[in-house]
Amino acid sequence: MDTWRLKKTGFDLTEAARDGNRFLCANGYMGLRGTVEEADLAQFPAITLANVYDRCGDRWREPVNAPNCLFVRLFLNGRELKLKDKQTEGHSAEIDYRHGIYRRETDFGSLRIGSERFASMAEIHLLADRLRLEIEEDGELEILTGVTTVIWDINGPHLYGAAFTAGEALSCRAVTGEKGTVVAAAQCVQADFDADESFRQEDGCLYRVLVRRVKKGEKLTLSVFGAVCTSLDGETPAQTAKDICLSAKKEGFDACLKAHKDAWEGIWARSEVVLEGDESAAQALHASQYHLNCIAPRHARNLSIPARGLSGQTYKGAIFWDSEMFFFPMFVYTQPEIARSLLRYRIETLPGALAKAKEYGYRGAYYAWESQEGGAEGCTNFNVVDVFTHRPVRTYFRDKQIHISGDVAYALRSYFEITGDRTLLEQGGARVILECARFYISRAACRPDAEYAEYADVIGPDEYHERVTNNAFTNQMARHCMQSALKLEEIFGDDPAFLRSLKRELNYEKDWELLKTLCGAIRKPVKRDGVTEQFDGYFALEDCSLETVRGRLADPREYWGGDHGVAGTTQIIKQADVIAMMALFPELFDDEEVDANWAYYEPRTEHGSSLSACMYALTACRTGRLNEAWDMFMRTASIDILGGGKEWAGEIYIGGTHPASNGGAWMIAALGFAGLTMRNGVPEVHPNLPKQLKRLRFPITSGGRRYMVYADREGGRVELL
Ligand code: IFM
Repeated sequence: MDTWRLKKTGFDLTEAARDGNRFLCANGYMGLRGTVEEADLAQFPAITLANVYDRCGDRWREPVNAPNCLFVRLFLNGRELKLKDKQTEGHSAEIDYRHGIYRRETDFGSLRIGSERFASMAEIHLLADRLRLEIEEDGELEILTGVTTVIWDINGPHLYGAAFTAGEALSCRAVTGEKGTVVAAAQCVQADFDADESFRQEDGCLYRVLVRRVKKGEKLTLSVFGAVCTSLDGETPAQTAKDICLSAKKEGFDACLKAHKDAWEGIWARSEVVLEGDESAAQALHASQYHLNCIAPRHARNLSIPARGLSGQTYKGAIFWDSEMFFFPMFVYTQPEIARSLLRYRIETLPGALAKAKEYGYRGAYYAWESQEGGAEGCTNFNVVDVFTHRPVRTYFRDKQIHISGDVAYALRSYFEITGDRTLLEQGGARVILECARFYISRAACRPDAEYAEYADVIGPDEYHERVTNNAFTNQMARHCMQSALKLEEIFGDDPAFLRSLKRELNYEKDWELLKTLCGAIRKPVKRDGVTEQFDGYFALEDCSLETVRGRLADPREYWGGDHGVAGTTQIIKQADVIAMMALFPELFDDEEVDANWAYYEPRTEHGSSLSACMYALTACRTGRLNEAWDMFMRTASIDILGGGKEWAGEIYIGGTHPASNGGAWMIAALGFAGLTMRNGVPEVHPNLPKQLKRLRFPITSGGRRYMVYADREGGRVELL
């Protein structure tokens, strides 16, 4: 088995959306969905851009898809060559995880096509595709390629006023409706054959038309170079895109491919986990690391990663807590500059978080639940559409998922603890922690007859139970955030003037005193037989099985949460909640307690979110439930191979790749199976290898040093490189 590749034969239109995710090529700047060159809109082809958003009418804001500059349509003797739905033979597609290359081979009978393409890791604006055509029938071959603004959008259109120019490099320049951002795409070709070339403009598309008489047995090669630039990158995006295409053509496909592959080799040298003992697991881990690595914003110093990566427009292209809790760990240990970028995004979007807190009547920083450019809240009040009434359902994620600010603070503190680097805290991180802590001060409530402070009317990670009180996870996040604020005093012990002046600037003296008392006064969770109650009143909810609840669904797409959802009145939860807390704060709970909670909550968890299994796996590693940990690992790591995960929340499409699972797979392998921890800035390993695994080996970076971590059945070690 080649664990660096995923290959699939046949074509089925109902799988096209999933294949677009499975075979995604991306480079942090854009994502090119894994559809064939000639795909029509029914197959959801797209080039999704990072950090460019638009709103069309009163629909959701979402990331913008660029004009398609990589499509190729083939006609032989007047017949268009297209895949047949449900064809089982004569077509295959694959993704090469090692080098981020998509390949397809199709036998149309009269012509065979093989192609390989990539989103360049060396030149982030460049896309390149090389097609090899083998002619099986004499006649006239017509190739239509070019740039088109007829593209797939969920809530579009987003591109207006398309202006085209023809030439060796042709181009399209359009602007987004809301902000007038210029989005430009260019394209040029290089053929090893002569053809008559002409240009044709129609229906939002500029075609480059190549026509040639062909003979059976002839072999032709055509390379297509596409480039995308926007006015966020520079002043003349269309010209720059054309220049990039032309220079790629001059260098040639092979040279561009080599630069791209070299860049990927550099990424793997810093991050590859070598897993021995199970080839499917090794392949799934390669898939996971590929999918997370390919969407990292290597080109920017202050960008984060959307919850569905660059695989399309689902989840509004927004940044969730997934970034801090699931993407951040792999990056902080392997490529800390990317972890810094994720955190700088939060530091620089602090003004948006301050504004959101104010909007809700609080002080401090309340981060957007679904954060778009500049920290703008993308989460709407109606995030789900009911499958029965087709009406939007009022959801409270935006208003009540207050753990988000604590999640941001948690990652900022972890960054310092793992890397020993204080500069991010100095450059805005400490301010963020203080403002988040201030938010929790102002959000806490104390009933006149209670001895504790509490957080009422919140939503924890389990989104099926909305507007609950004293969610254990949320309370712990708030407490930890406040403790992190106080911890700054120790972190800046050698430079007290820094914190003093920051507190003065933020007018923080009174809040500092409040922190000291509030931190210890936040309501501790109720426990029954060692099991933590997820929120006040949870144990009193109907205690029935997952199957019972599933059996109550009247429609498979029905939303389980909200006022009328089947889960709301039961103990069935969407995803790890108490267990997530135990995974993130291992030092607070002993093994026995973790195990009791695992045994209670796992059967009651739907794992309806791709964020869930990873947290269960991490805690299972710790308590020796290694068979369960293995199952959860495989479930997490295979998600983008199987095309798994939920695809609908009511009537809303939520499919795409699953970066949180991708990051979760690394976390389980490195932090769970290998048992990697940091003790006083030094990495240690305490392996918990399931029986399926022989050994693991992976590089990490910490405190500016590079290490290789080894774990096998005999034990583990960390070697300085
Ligand atoms: O952040 C998650 C959330 O916890 C569950 N729903 C999907 C979001 C994006 O992955």
